[in-house]
Order: sequence, then C-alpha cells, then structure tokens
Amino acid sequence: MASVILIERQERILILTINRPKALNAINSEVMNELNRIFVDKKEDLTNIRAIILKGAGEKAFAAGADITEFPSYSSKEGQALSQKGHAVYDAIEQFSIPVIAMVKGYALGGGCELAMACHIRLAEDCARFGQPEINLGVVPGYGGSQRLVRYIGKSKAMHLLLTGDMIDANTAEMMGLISGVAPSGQGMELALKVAGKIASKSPLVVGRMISLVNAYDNNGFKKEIELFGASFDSEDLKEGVDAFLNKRKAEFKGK
Ligand code: DAK
Repeated sequence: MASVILIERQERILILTINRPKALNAINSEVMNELNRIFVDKKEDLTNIRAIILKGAGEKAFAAGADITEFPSYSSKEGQALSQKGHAVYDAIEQFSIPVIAMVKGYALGGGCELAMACHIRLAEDCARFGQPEINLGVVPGYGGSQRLVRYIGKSKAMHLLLTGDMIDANTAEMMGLISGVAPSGQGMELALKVAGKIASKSPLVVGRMISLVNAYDNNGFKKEIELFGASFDSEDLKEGVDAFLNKRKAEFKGK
C-alpha cells in the first residue's frame, strides 16, 4: 500500500507529501501517526537536512481537514485524547529545530489549515483557499486552530473566520498575515525550494535558535534572546560568518 506521506530528499531539503489525493489529503489517523513518527519520535533520518517542505499530493488540496469519516466513531473521551495527540504533533512541528515550510496548493481547511499554521513558514499558490469550517460540522477546532489563527491574523478576523466558516483566498491570506508568500499556479514548489535553499545555506544552529526565540515571543522571549545572543559567541558558526564577511567569501556553516 502506498505510504500516506511520501518522503523525498533534494540535497539538504526534505520534501514531505501528504498522499491521500482522492480524499483531498484529509488527515486521518494514519497521516497523524506518520507525522508523529517524523516530528515527535524523530524516527526519520534527518542527517544533513536543513529545511523541510510539507505539501499535499495532487492539484486540489494541501489538506481538506481532519478525516471526517473518522468523526462518528469518537466518544468525547476519545475525541479529547485524539485532540491531545494532534496538539502534541503540531506543537512538535512548531518547535522543530529544522524549519518546516508549508507549500499550500488548493484547500487548507480545518486540521489542514491548522497543520499549515503549525509550520514555520507558509507559502501558497494563488489557487489556495484557507478556512476553519469546523463550525459547519458542529465542532470547534481540535488541533490548535482557535489559538494559532488569532496569533497570526488577530482576534477580530480570526473570530470572523471561525464563526462563519468562510474561506479566504491566497492573496487575502497574505494580506492578513496568515501566509508570507504567493506564487502563480504551478510555481509553488519553485518558490518553496528557493526559500528552503536560502535557509539551508544559513547556520543550522542559528536557524534552530531563531525558531525557539520567535516561538518564545509571548513567553520570556527578551530574556531568552539575551541568553542565545551570548551563546552565539561560543560557536564556530559565528567565527565562520564573521570571517567570511571580512574576507569577502561565502560562509560555510557547520552547525557547531
Ligand atoms: N475528510 C474526509 N474526506 C474528505 C474531506 C475530509 N475532510 N474533504 C474532502 N473529502 C473527500 C470527499 O468526501 C470526496 O470523496 P468521494 O466522495 O470522492 O469519495 C473527495 O474528498 C473529494 O471531495 P469533494 O467531492 O467534496 O470535492 P469538491 O471539490 O466538490 O469540494 C471541498 C471540495 C474541500 C470544498 C469539500 O470537499 C469540503 O467541504 N470538504 C470538507 C471540508 C471540511 O469540512 N473539512 C473538515 C474541517 S473540520 C478532532 C480533531 C480535529 C478536528 C476535529 C476533531 N478531534 C480530535 C476529535 C478538526 C476538524 C476539521 O478539520
């Protein structure tokens, strides 16, 4: 049986593709387990990987939400346990020291939009559509959507989208601050690979620290910045970066 997440490597970039195109890449328990294996259990070999791109298979969706066909079987206790697991997986993605770039083509809805929001960077093709339609199903978001959406676009717009279940297009999502780049249809991977390649050339040590600092913006972030700024002076990468600048050459960061 084909894997629910395809994994390929392009030099220092890992590309993950949610592979359930017939169900618009809906996130069922198998997809969640595979994300858990990669990001929580860290069972995938990521030696030399400096950036990860996450996308959906096919032309229609990044992921059209959690798999609705699994919903009817849950009791409230099971629902809570599943939500807890989803939170742990999405938190692990958000805290992952290797940056994860969501490349959204087509629908990113519900659990799919929440997955994109857990990634460090969100890029989209202009055909992309974002939304949290849980309200139409009679449920609240289960994987962090009510919180991350507010952080990205503010309480007013988040409340509107969550209460109406309306979708927004890629240009609106960019204007609102939900995503940071839009490519013409068919050119999303080109843009994602360009951004990933740029990050891959930086110090992986500093990239990891930068992620932890930005994630700490509402939790002692200034104090953490002072600590990590100081710690930078013990690293070989800082010496390499400064030496490369002074000698007008390209830095080769080792992550040490
Ligand atoms: N789950 C399962 N199958 C899905 C799906 C989904 N989320 N979205 C689409 N599909 C399936 C369709 O059933 C259809 O299957 P077949 O009929 O061909 O077998 C196939 O994908 C193609 O979809 P459509 O025929 O509907 O395609 P259209 O282009 O006409 O429409 C659409 C595209 C995205 C507008 C439409 O498919 C749609 O509205 N999809 C549902 C969107 C949605 O409501 N997503 C769920 C959001 S709620 C929880 C944790 C998390 C959550 C809840 C609980 N717990 C821990 C308990 C989060 C929930 C959500 O994500």
